Amino acid sequence: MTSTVESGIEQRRVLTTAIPGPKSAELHARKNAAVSSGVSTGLPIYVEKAGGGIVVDIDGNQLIDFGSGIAVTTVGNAAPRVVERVQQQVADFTHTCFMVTPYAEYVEVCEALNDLTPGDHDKRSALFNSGAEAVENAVKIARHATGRPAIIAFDHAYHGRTNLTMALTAKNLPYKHRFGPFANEIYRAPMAYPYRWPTGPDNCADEAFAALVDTVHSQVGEQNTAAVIIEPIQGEGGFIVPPSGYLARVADWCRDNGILFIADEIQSGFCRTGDWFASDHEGVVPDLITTAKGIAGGLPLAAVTGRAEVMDAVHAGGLGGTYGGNPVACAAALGAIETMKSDDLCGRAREIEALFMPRLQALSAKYPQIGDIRGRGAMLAVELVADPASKTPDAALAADVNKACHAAGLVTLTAGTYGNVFRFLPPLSIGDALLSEGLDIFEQAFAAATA
Ligand code: PLZ
Repeated sequence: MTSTVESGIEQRRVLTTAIPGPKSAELHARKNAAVSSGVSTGLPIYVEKAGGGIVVDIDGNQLIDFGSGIAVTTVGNAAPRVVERVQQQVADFTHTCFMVTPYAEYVEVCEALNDLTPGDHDKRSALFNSGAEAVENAVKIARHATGRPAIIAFDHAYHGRTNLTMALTAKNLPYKHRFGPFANEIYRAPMAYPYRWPTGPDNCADEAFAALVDTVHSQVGEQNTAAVIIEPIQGEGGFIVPPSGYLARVADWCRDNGILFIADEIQSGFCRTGDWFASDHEGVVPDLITTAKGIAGGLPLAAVTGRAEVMDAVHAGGLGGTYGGNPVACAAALGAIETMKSDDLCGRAREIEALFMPRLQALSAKYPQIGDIRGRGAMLAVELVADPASKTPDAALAADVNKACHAAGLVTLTAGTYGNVFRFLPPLSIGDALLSEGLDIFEQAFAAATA
């Protein structure tokens, strides 16, 4: 199946100028004079339109999108049902504040979340604006419901850039450097990272689990631990997929110890991995789940969904915010979810995996610099190393390939604690021809960078 594209943008890569072109370069000079240099851009083409699998810039270039604005436009940019719902909503009313005078769209998004997230137990949801805000609230709720202070996060984790979420995020540069001191009562355990597990991938699940249990027992105390928070597939950390069975073991152990299991599915959720949530692949039912990004087709919306008794433990008025669950963002989410269902975007993500994997495997047979291929659905990555024996991360190679892809009209992203992971996050609205062409460009960029 190839998704229908009604964006009106011809689904073709077109380069009319060098990348970036003169108009983008001019705007970028204005950006540098107007925008804090703390906010940087990976590929400074200035966007005019986007849809299907194409991003059009102000110089008239049409680039293939392998980034989806960091896993956000899963249903495609300006997806027809999102546009329609948003246009109607923005004309009806733009804001009342759900805490003042509520509206149906907020309730409908919560109903959809309670229905779609793993587990058929009684659930409740609350809506926020950004992924970081959802994570903050999941921590607030977990602490309130358990009466315990400590939160356990993992190596290579990414949970956001606010003070509490910086404390949960593992990587120093660029996220944490000189921004401390950070929130306390955050502890870190080793991530079950098969490719880099010291005693080899076969020992990874057992030893990582033992290390987690030991960290909590010896350094924190089970009775002091409110929650374990984990990305079922780590995003910014480099698309690290824990060994099968590991997450279920952690979730079971949490339950046995009165600790809440929080799945951060902000990057991996909403069809991205070929199922509604990455937890679904592992049969894991989190106590709390955080979502954002793909939920609303590009509008800012985030959520915490969880067991009714946990979510309802909080006193009335304890959760909220002026814009949380804004009606326009909720309308977008309803359009996005409708699209995911009716276009079977989970199936489309699995098709994308089937198209990518043989190509990446063939490339890895040719280039020893590809140390690992991993991910699920349309959340795939290759980890680049100097050589397979040392596994020394090769961030320079990832940066070179990334630059060459950009120059050839392919929007790509890197990731990883060591910056040496090249990740693929195409919108699920992209057609097969653009996927193949994008992979051709990636292969050529790889050949050139390693020549
Ligand atoms: N949790 C798992 O992936 C956001 C960050 C980009 P916000 N990831 C992209 C950047 O450099 O800021 C993310 C995530 C996971 C939380 C977040 C945070 O979501 O919407 O960016 O706050």
